Amino acid sequence: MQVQALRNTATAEDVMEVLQQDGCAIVRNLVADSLLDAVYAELKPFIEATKVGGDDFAGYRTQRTGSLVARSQSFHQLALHPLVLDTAAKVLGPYCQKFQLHLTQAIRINPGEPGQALHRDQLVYSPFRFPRGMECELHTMWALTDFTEENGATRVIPGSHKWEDDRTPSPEETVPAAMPKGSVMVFTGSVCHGGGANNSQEPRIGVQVGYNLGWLRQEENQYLAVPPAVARHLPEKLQKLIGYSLGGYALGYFGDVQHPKEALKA
Ligand SMILES: O=C(O)CCC(=O)C(=O)O
Ligand SMILES: [Fe+2]
Repeated sequence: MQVQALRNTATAEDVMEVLQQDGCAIVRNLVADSLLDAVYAELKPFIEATKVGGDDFAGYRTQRTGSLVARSQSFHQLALHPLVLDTAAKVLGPYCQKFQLHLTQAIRINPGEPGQALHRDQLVYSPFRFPRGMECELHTMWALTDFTEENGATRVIPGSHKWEDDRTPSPEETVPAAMPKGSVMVFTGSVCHGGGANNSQEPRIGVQVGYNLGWLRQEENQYLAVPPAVARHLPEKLQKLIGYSLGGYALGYFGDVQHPKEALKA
């Protein structure tokens, strides 16, 4: 068993087909190294200033750096990648009027970090259990370095998005999402996975970008991460994606039933 890998000419239909089967798919070499080098250069000072995690799940040798929309202009191209947005529209579209940006996080797993506990990302909404087949989140993990089994490539259980919630995943059932820098793994909130152990001498760096149903709370508070004074300068598409838009009739208004885009006026 492997995570199925598609070429970078894949369409959203192709990605969707693999997601329906497996809950995860790799698209190899989707963006140029130069874009990821620019993202990394812009994020490097923030990553270096980020403390490692304070519990087993976050990882005592793992740095998680957020607010990527505000901190890296080049990152916008990842968040708005057309193949990802088209795939998110297919996965999340049936359950909401609009999907939105859920979280942005650079994850640097440093040497010596053990494997993360296996989990489904949609557990953030615990104790609520989403019905099997209904996806509430779609995630991407962009490889800023090569992802290898040795350096801590995300470990996934293809097909586990169909499992009942009470089935416990075990490490033996996982496969590493090995992929070259510039590739992306797309995975649903329902698929079991976890960060891999880094047994190499170099950090493994990925950027996770999640999208979720427009009527759910976002995991990363986008209005604090990207307040109006910052959001005002973003492309309109990104303003809407992070939440300066209505998720449905009157869903997300402020003040006297004003549209959130009014908050972006100088
Ligand atoms: O870093 C990774 O490969 C995965 C991390 C992860 O799954 C998480 O923190 O939820
Ligand atoms: Fe996760």
